[in-house]
Amino acid sequence: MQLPEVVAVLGLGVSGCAVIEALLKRGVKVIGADEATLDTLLQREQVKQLLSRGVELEAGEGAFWRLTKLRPQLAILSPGISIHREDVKALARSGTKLVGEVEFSYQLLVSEFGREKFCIVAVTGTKGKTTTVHLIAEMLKGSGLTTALVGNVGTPLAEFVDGLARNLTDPSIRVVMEVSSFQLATCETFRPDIAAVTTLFVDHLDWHSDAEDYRRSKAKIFANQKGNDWAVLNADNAGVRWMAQFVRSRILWCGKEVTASCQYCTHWVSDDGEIVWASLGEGKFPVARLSEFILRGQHNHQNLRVAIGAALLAGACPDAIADVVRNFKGVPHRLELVGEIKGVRFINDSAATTPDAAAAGICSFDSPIVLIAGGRDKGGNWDGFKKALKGRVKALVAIGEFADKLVEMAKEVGVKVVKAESIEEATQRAFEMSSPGDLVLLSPGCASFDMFASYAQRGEKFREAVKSLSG
Ligand code: UMA
Repeated sequence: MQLPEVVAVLGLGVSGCAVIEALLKRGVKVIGADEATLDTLLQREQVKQLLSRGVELEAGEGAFWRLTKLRPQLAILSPGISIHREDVKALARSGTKLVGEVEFSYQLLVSEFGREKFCIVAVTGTKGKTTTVHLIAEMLKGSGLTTALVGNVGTPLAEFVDGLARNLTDPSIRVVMEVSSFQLATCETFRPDIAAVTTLFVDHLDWHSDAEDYRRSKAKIFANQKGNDWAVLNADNAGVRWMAQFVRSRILWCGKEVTASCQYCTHWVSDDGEIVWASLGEGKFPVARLSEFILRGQHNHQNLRVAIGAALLAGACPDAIADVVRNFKGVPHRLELVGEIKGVRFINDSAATTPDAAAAGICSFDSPIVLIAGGRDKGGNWDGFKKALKGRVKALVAIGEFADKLVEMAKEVGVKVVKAESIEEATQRAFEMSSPGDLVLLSPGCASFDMFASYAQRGEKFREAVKSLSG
């Protein structure tokens, strides 16, 4: 890959830092740009380290406008930065080529290692993509295949590519990628062998110009696929059925009614309420028992069917798939079931660090909820969260720096509320306020740093607190 002498990297979060690492190793001079203040950025160890290795920095308000004066030939965009912003459009107008992190990393992968060494399984969807990629990765690993789990799920593609051994000998590495609409919007040549879509609703209108732009960005997952690639589509979602018009490859349909409605399709995954069946063109065969899958709800069954379809096409064996279905406990810290005591289920959604994520967590269940929320506020909009409380949350236990604000919110919408000083006390109080059939849900809507080292540690402490309730 021919890289210019100087490259700008917009955003110094997880993606931006991984891209800068890769560029520095390849002898490129880097200008980083981020709208956070210098003080905030210097609190990140990785940023400090990169600056000490010669990376120049434009920080704070107007950082991207200032880049237009420096006229770098190439700028690599972190996914959170919208291509519809005026300053980003101005950068492109001034002659800088803009590329997203996923597109850049994909091009690096192809040019340095060759595309044929990788089977890329990309999953997108408004909801369900994280659970689905975890399932697929487990199914492939369980089948003895070398598998990496990357993308929006946490490890940037840039970090994976940069970490690959120069003398890569593995003939085919399965790269399971969660791809967001932000990442797809800036893709040009990215081509997954298998492109799976869980659901399509409308989301992220603060980034995309409108709903059409969002939907079309999602459909870009198919844009470079060839006739013998695969699309794995959830037939039970109207938005995904709409997306089928953009598919250029073969389709494997997943859905409850797929066998009846899709008489010409040879590849499908469906179930009869008990057994999940699959067909890969030579008659149907049983894959797993639905009743053994711990995650409940139609949406989780849809994710499971898509995961099975994609995993089978990527080479997973049915026995390994059945094992994963039996043993999968959910994605750690994301709506993860961590215990059940006297008919009350305890759900760990500690990764929900924004009000919108907490609202989504609350809305994923039909049972009455006793919610544990709070921590360090990141300055988001709490309107959706307040709306989600109504009618779903029977009581709220507020923790951390944001507890007083949450008490006010709960009172505004008529939800019973108490405060707790620790996660242990919060878990105890929540259990006391619940009845059989209820859920105790930790979905904080806030960062964890006022009380814990990370959201993962908060989730682990919650898990331990639940254990000690039962013990
Ligand atoms: N920044 C700006 N201006 C902006 C936006 C961001 O200066 O308008 C700066 C921030 O100050 C910060 C940096 O950019 O320093 C953050 O960059 P980023 O928002 O692109 O986030 P990363 O840390 O690089 O993480 C991204 C994904 N984040 C987003 O898409 C918002 C992570 O997904 C992903 O795990 C990671 O890359 C690795 O691929 C998170 C996410 O919330 C989990 N994704 C959305 C979702 O799932 O709904 C799409």
